Amino acid sequence: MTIKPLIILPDPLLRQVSAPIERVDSELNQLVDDMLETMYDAPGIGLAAIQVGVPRRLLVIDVAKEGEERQPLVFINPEIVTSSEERSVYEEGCLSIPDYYAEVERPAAVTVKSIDRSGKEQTVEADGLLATCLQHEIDHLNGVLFIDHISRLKREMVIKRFTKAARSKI
Ligand code: GNR
Ligand code: NI
Repeated sequence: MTIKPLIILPDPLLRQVSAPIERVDSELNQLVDDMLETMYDAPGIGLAAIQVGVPRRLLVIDVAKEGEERQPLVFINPEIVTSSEERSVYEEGCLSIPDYYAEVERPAAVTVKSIDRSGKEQTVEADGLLATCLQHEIDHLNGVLFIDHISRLKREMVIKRFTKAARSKI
C-alpha cells in the first residue's frame, strides 16, 4: 500500500471527465488500497481516483466517526439513479482545495448503483453525510468541484488564491 500525492487546485486534471473502468482485477484493487490509505492518511472521508491523478470512475468513502471501526466503501462506475426532492446543506471541504470550506446544498438522499471491489453490482441508498459525500465524489468523476456549487465571486476568489499559491511554489 502506498500513500499517493494529491492533485491540488488549479491542476487541470481536476476538470477532466474520468473514463469508465472496464476490468475489476488485482491491479485495480491495488489502486483501491492505495486510495484508501491516502484517504485515511489525509485524513478525509472520501477520495476520487482523479485526486491521485488517475482519470477513472472510481471512488472510496468512509464516513465512520473517529474512534469507530473503519467502514471503507468502494464505488466503481457509480451512477446516481434517484435523488430526493428534499435538500440538505453541509459545510464541505475537499482534499484538492485544502483549508477551504463552504456550505453546499444538494439532494438530501440519493440511490447510487455501482460495482464493488469484487466486481459485483451494488445499490446503496444514502442520506446524511454519506449522500453528500457520494455526490461530491461523483462530481469529481465529471470534473466538477464543490466550489462550482457556490457563488461565482467566492469561487473566483478561491481559484485566484490557489493559482497564486501554485505560482509561488514553482
Ligand atoms: O474529506 C472530505 N470531507 C468532506 C466534507 C463534506 C463534504 C464532502 C467531503 S469530501 C472530502 C474529501 C474529498 O475531497 N473528496 O473528494
Ligand atoms: Ni473532493
